[in-house]
Amino acid sequence: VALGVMLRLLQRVSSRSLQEAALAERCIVVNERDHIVGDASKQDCHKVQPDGSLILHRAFSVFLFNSQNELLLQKRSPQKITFPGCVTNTCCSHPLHEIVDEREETDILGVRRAAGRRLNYELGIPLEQTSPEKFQYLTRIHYHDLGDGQWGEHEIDYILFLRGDVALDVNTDEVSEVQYVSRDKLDNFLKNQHAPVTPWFRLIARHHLPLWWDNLHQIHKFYDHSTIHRY
Ligand code: DMA
Ligand code: MN
Repeated sequence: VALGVMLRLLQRVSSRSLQEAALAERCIVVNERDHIVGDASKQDCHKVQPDGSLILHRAFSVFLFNSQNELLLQKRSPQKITFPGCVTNTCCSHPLHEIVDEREETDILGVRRAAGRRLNYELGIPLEQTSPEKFQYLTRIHYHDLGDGQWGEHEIDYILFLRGDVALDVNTDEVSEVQYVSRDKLDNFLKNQHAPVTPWFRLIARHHLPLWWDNLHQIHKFYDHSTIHRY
């Protein structure tokens, strides 16, 4: 028993240090029109400044639906530095400035590549099941949230839809639970949930998801790269 407890403790400590090491990643800093203006560490982009501001950076949110039209949700691991233990959409992260291919803006390729990389890392989905052309990119959402007051988000978030029955092998450093939820069960699922819901998933679920979910069969019609929705 003591050994089991020790091993779990060690795993938690090493998982937390992995998250701390990832704070050195470089995010792509953008202006309000989503033009690249530089780069900054993940730490600097997510740490709330004394005046309550946060550096605006580029991000993506993946919504993966299986062939039953159910959406895959995840609960963020307790070791995440931002929004630990929160329920959220399938996968979110950032295209990285140091990965030159993830800066590519033609056909939203950089963001698509970053999405494949993170679906593989967080959920173990094989890269061939998430090749760039498989994503339907929909639109961009600019939002700001102060999180726990110390770590928050300020992003232009690219929304990517993906449909298919994928293989999962969850990385528990990142994700503590996954679950498929159907369209008609989402509201109750979120209501009966003890865990908090991330602010970006909450606002997407309120303002956009119902219409998009009803139109999975013609989702390309909702492509809109000229609007940046602001909340
Ligand atoms: C950041 O996600 C992106 C959005 C849209 C909130 P994240 O905190 O899950 O990023 P990472 O997995 O890289 O820590
Ligand atoms: Mn971010």
